[in-house]
Amino acid sequence: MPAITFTPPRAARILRGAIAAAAVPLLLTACSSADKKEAATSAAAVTIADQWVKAADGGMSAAFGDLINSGDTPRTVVSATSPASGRIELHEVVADANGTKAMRPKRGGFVIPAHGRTRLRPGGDHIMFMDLRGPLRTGSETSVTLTFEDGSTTTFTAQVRDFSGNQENYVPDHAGGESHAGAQTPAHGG
Ligand SMILES: [Cu+2]
Repeated sequence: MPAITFTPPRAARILRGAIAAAAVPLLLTACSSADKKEAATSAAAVTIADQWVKAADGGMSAAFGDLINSGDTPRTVVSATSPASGRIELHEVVADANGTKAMRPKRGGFVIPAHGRTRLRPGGDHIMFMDLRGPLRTGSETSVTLTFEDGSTTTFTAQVRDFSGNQENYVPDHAGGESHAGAQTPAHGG
């Protein structure tokens, strides 16, 4: 009787090896494309909606709107600029012991939660135009550039609207920082 020996087909073994080798790069590709769902910069993750600027003849004004974060991590607006104002601050509104509302620079800036929305409204957080270069007329437009914590920036255009409510007092952030003469800055933060 002839001896029967089983030899696995050589071609089949080579093919199995090739499939295993090919699977590895496919998996790596799948992982890296999944990671790219999160925006690379804060500017790419955050958009603004319903933005507008308060009409004013001069002096101060403010910009409002909704900051919307489509990403998986919180993002923060740390500063803003606009050709309409020589200086801009990020403000919040707080009530003092007497219940009088006052606005002041918001420490740390505006945080927009992951998949969340931060509303900038009269009487609440707002982008403060400290020193208008000229009048802001109803119906005109101005641009505002936001800088995020990662250094990325986004610029939006806002329409100027009439608004007469919420004339809060202004509380400077650094009381007595430069001028001590006649400081009547209301205490804040207790
Ligand atoms: Cu303000």
